[in-house]
Amino acid sequence: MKLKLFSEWVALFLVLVMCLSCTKNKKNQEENHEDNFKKQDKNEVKDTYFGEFNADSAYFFLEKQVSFGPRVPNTPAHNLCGAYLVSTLSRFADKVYEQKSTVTAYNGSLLPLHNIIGVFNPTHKRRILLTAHWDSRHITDQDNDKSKAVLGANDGASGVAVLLEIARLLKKYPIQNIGIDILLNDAEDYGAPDDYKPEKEDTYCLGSQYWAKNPHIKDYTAEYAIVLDMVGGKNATFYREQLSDEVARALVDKIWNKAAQLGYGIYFLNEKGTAVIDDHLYIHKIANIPAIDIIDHNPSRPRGFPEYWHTQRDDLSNIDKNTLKAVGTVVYSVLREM
Ligand code: AHN
Ligand code: ZN
Repeated sequence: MKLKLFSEWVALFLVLVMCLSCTKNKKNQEENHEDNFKKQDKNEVKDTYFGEFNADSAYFFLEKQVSFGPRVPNTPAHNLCGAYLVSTLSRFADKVYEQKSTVTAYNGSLLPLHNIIGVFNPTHKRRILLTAHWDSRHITDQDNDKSKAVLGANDGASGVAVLLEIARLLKKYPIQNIGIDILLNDAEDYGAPDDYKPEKEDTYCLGSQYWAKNPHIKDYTAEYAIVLDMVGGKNATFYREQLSDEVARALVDKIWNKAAQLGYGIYFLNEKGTAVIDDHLYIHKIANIPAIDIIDHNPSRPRGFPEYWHTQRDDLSNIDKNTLKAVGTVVYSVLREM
């Protein structure tokens, strides 16, 4: 074809331009489409997918704590584990507070107190406090040989392990609706043995008592507090602890119903349990926060607590990952649905 006229050149030029812009438009549409869907996918992930509680990860955190040996205040193992918990929680939380003080135990011993608090969504008004004790008991007073320290695989390390795994998930899948504070409290288990004279009250839970009187933030309060204590044992049973039911029945209902719904009813028995003296008592009494205790306790056992409780046998052989999975999944699900 021979183009002689200027107008013919112009016409060809226009056709070419139209074709080009056409293909370019098409491409833009495709690109936009991809981008839009990518954005939607991301939003979907952010809004509805919050990961899954990983019992292997929790078990790793548990084993690591136990590897230091008994975490009894005034020992190198206690110091080293405290440092490990600060650095681990710092990887996950928006901010970490450390409370250091000295408290006096029932026998006059001065204990260096080290509470560790990880904060998620610091500015959110609506808050939930999660807590577990990270120290282990200084004496095996439920053994014939009472002179050893408790390793505390279940009594100490298990609650902290579940909370660290929840912290890991909260970092990966940030929560929007609420703020969460994770308090790893110290010196919970330095209480007086049953036969100690003179009888003394409130000798357990020294770390949570201190925190309740001196919260990490002035005028701190929370909608609820959840205590995890001995949440990794074989054949664990969690009854509706009495004080929990009195001061935070709605939350107890929510947790025990969620457990049933998820198929964890064999652990979370929806029945009235006995009253247990634990951190929740002081968090409620002193800081006035409705607090519940998820604790392995069973009215049909001689002492209520697991048979290896406060003995040398509170070690890894009595831990069951399935229990960590049940408690972690239930608590994490309830938090995500708040
Ligand atoms: C008493 O033994 C009084 N209360 C149980 C608190 C506790 C100890 N939790 C774990 N170890
Ligand atoms: Zn204990």
